[in-house]
Amino acid sequence: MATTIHHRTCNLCEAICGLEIEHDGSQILSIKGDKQDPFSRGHVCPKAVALKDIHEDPDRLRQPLKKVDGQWQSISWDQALDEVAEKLGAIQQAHGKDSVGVYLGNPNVHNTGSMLFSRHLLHALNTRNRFSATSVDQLPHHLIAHKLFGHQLKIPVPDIDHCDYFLVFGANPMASNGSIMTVPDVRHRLKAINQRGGKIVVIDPRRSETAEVASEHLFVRPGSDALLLSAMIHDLYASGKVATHRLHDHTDELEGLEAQFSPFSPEAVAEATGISALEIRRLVSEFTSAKNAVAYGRMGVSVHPFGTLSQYLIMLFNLLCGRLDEPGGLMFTRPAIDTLSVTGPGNFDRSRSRVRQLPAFSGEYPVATLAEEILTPGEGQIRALLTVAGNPVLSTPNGRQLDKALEQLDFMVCIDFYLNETSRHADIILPPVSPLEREHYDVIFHLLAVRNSSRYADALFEKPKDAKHDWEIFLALAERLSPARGLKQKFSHLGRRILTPKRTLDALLKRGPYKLSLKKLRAQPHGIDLGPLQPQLPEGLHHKDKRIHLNTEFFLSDLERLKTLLADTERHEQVLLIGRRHVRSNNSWLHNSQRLVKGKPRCTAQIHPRDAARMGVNEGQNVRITSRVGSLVVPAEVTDEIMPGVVSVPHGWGHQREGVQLSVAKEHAGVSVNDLTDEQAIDALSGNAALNALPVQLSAAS
Ligand SMILES: Nc1nc2c(c(=O)[nH]1)N[C@H]1C(S)=C(S)[C@@H](COP(=O)(O)OP(=O)(O)OC[C@H]3O[C@@H](n4cnc5c(=O)[nH]c(N)nc54)[C@H](O)[C@@H]3O)O[C@H]1N2
Ligand SMILES: Nc1nc2c(c(=O)[nH]1)N[C@H]1C(S)=C(S)[C@@H](COP(=O)(O)OP(=O)(O)OC[C@H]3O[C@@H](n4cnc5c(=O)[nH]c(N)nc54)[C@H](O)[C@@H]3O)O[C@H]1N2
Ligand code: SF4
Ligand SMILES: [Mo]
Repeated sequence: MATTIHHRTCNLCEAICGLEIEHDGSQILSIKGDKQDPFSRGHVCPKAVALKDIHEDPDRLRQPLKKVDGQWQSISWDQALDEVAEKLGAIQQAHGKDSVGVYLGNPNVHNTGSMLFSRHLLHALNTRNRFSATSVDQLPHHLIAHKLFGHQLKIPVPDIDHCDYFLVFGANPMASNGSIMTVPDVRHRLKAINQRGGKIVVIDPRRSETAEVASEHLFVRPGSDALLLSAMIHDLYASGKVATHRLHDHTDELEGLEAQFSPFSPEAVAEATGISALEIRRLVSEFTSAKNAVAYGRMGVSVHPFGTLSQYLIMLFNLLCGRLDEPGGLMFTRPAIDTLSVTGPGNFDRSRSRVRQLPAFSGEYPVATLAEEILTPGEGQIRALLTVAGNPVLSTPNGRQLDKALEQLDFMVCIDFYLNETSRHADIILPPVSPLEREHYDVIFHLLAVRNSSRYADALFEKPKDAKHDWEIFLALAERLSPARGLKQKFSHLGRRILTPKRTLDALLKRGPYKLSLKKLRAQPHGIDLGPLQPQLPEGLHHKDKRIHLNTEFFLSDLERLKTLLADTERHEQVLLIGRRHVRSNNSWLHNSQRLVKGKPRCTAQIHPRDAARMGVNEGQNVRITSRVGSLVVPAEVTDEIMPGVVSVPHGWGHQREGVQLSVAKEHAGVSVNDLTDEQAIDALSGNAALNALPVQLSAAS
């Protein structure tokens, strides 16, 4: 039997590993790392083979479904698209544009066609009630990039291949494979830091997989990072180590900064953070004396009560140490597609959500308020919802509230290929093709990569005759919803040809800084290396005056709230809930792959032996975790990996719900930690959800 090798990029996470897929035209025989990919160098994680599992999964939907009297029926694409457009149109006609809500989930960002075409559907719907996974994730990064550098996507990444001191706050790239830092083969890249005599320091309430390979790990009380960072900046000034010579050329707002940090001496924050004054001073001294140091923070500090302030202080610390735009520091990328030139710079607080008055960022409200917007009557109430590649019932705070809210909708449509916890509420499900049936170019993750590179792959399998891409579904709905807009005209600058992602990509590549094209990329199926990250200040800044706008007043206004945290001695005693990721999971949607879920059930509550002893709980026995919004019973995993007074439960589990059609065995179904997380707990500056550092009660479950 003749077999062929297909080269492509894995679209499952941000690491964009090159893959080598052996197949016989219809069957996949093996999936391996592509050793000739200059960026990922043959690295893959166990999830890569899940691409085969997803493709072959009998549970994966291949035909539109309609719920009729509580039963699912297969219907034709024409009927499905007509009915969806008709319903959404009628509801908007009767109740206004904002009566239809939209939620865009994470896999959209890993889907080329969706990235390039979702705006057509959004334009056609023209609703202000837009939400996405951004506000349970990286919203603080966008807000900071928008304000400081002039564009929401102008996000610098750690130049980890050239740094010799890597200070990590609340990120676990050894499990996540990196985030807002596209870094395939992170294990070897971290190892290389150690090998060149450098140091990795991890600040985390859990001794994570990354802490295990680091030179040093410091436990920090969840939610207290902004205190720690403020003390570090305090000490930077106190010890005369501020090194802003280059920064002065690019910004002018440094006066008066020092005084704002005076309440946060290392001594003052030691108890609240769990890190001694001596250690805080040592961190600063090591960081400032290293040749190439960089500080980086991710989910553990983005999605917590001081998410934006923490990320801002990490940025400020790097800036004050002269580490922005320096090799081995925090660097900007130069991708082959200038994504920034085709996306808006972003905007903040142009409108407020109806019920809780939360600020919009770039036209999206924080998803923490989605359920109330459905449940609260009045003008502008959401009566119909469209979700695209999202599972907000499992991924957003107070999922049970949302579960109830979705039941009450007049109409719901999901563009998704699984019948899961969210799509079970739909009236119609529109399933797109499998990831292997589409071409792939990473429009976003090359932009966030620790090295400039470019790689394109055509679809591995031709899509079945009666199947549609996400982007085709978007266009079909957009045309039906607003035929007058004359969609094709919008692209006349591309030559009046029929819109496709390939044509758009080709045009964008040709316009990009390396003048590539699809033809050139096809000729190099392993991808092209475009070199290490290069300094680009001030030309690379997007503000017209080519300066960094520190916006200290806006960001540091949150120091007032931080003082309250410092004074809140009661909080020091509370048990705090944090999340966890495992290398064989991907948010909520890979648990149908038997080879990924097999083994010991992973949806456990990690607790410290001291807390276990206090409750009389042994390994494997159940604990009850209770928050303001809910209560869960979870098997305990007793381990000194976790700090005393902290409990860690992974998200994305909880598949045993009526109507879910997934083949996850009962013992692996787990529970959803977002039945505990609180929609009222948000980062005050951005409205991002505070999923980490949530106060809970912990007890033995009978
Ligand atoms: N295998 C796998 N890979 C993934 C995903 C997945 O689900 N599985 N998801 C992908 C997605 S969508 C994302 S956004 C990225 C996320 O990528 P990461 O941010 O690297 O991943 P997390 O595991 O969420 O890491 C957060 C860390 O913060 C710690 N933490 C929690 N609270 C605090 C706190 O208050 N302070 C500090 N300092 N630390 C804290 C946690 O213990 C954890 O180690 O991963 C991506 N990659
Ligand atoms: N407690 C807690 N909650 C969290 C997190 C945490 O750390 N802790 N992490 C948060 C983060 S970082 C994120 S990004 C969110 C993720 O939140 P979501 O994006 O809402 O959830 P996912 O689990 O990624 O669900 C993705 C859905 O898309 C579908 N899908 C996959 N590929 C495609 C495709 O190509 N097209 C279409 N149409 N559908 C597709 C899947 O079947 C699945 O239903 O979860 C957040 N929730
Ligand atoms: S690390 Fe991410 S991109 Fe690489 S193989 Fe695993 S899931 Fe795919
Ligand atoms: Mo994410």
